[in-house]
Amino acid sequence: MDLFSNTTNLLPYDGETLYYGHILSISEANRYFEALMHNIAWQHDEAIIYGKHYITKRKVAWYGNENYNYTYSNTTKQALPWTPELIALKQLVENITGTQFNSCLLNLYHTGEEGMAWHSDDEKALGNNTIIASLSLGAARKFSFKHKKTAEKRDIILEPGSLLVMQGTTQTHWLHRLPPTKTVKNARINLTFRSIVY
Ligand SMILES: O=C(O)CCC(=O)C(=O)O
Repeated sequence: MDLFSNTTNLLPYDGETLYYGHILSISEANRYFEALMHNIAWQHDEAIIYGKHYITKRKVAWYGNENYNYTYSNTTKQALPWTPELIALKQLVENITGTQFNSCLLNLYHTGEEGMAWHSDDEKALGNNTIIASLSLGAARKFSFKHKKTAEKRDIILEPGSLLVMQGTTQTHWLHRLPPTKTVKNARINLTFRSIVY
């Protein structure tokens, strides 16, 4: 039986984004959250925007099959080898989506006041019509989409242990962001499984 056959597209046009809901139980999600908090090589993120160097409060980490480079916001990261928890989560996500991923970008938001600004994941290294599988752990947070031309918006709450999959032309036509909020006090970890194509 396909438990996830009822997922519907969150986007009205120009892309396909599927919310699978919980793919981990609450206790599994908590266990992975604690393990990743301790076993991941978290570092503050960096960005160079109009020549100015920014360091974020949010932390990030980059893992992969090989020591891939990933460049965004004018800075480059080199992938670390998978940890056992990341391999287990990658396999789970691959079984559900029927897609193989060769890398994962992790983000750690210590409280709701840390977020991520509007952007799309359209870097060359990901190729066209890339598929990105986003797994959430820790605090539930709102996640938003905005169409690049019409400015139409869609919001969704990403629950701990849930999976969101962005595919098709989503990155070409839609921006996404994690809006900051004062109402969330707890930490959230997000894992985005990706495929570097080169
Ligand atoms: O934390 C999230 O859910 C979003 C992360 C994100 O937008 C990204 O990695 O491109």
